[in-house]
Amino acid sequence: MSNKFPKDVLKKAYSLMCTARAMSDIYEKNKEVTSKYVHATSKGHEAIQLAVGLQLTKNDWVAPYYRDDSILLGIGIAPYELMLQLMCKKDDPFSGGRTYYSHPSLKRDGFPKIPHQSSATGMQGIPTTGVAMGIQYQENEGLTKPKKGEEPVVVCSFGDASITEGEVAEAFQMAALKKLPILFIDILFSIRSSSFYIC
Ligand SMILES: Cc1ncc(C[n+]2csc(CCOP(=O)(O)OP(=O)(O)O)c2C)c(N)n1
Ligand SMILES: [Mg+2]
Repeated sequence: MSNKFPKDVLKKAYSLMCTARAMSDIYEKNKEVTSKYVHATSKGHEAIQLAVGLQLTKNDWVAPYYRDDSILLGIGIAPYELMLQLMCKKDDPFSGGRTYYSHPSLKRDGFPKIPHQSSATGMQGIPTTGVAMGIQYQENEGLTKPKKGEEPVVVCSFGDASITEGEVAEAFQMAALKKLPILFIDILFSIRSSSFYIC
């Protein structure tokens, strides 16, 4: 893989970083409206999340958690669509307005697949490790034959506190033991120190 990124990719990443930050600021400025429901945002994590989101393809799976709205922008979800969930609207593409902001689940042509997950921190670890195990099984058994460079990968993102949970340790150990095609991302800031969190 080249370590030089084309300028248009860098420009897109920067533009989406600014979009994500502007959205956080808009939510904060309008807290009387947006604080009707819980939300946190990717403030401070935009770069790492866009580095991930922009590289995912329709072959992949991703489990962003509630602070990963920049990953969602990176895979191609529109700000308007994210705000539909923020405001609990029925056209929200993830859950028809039934779940909090940045609680995604998606099966849309051309996009990475997002398994449904709850608000319980760390719960995405075991199901996504299971997806990676399924991908490896299919490839080993010759049930799927992805082209070179198009092999699916699973991305699972956590906050730093959630990775202290036992079930997350179980997921990490199984992924390492079986060399599963999964990338875990651990975001190191607290919702309370670096980002915006309203109940
Ligand atoms: C199993 C579980 N315990 C407690 C909570 C309440 N809770 C919501 S966010 C949060 C903080 C999680 O911290 P971390 O994983 O570091 O993520 P951050 O929001 O800091 O990125 C907690 C304890 C929860 N949602 N699920
Ligand atoms: Mg944290």
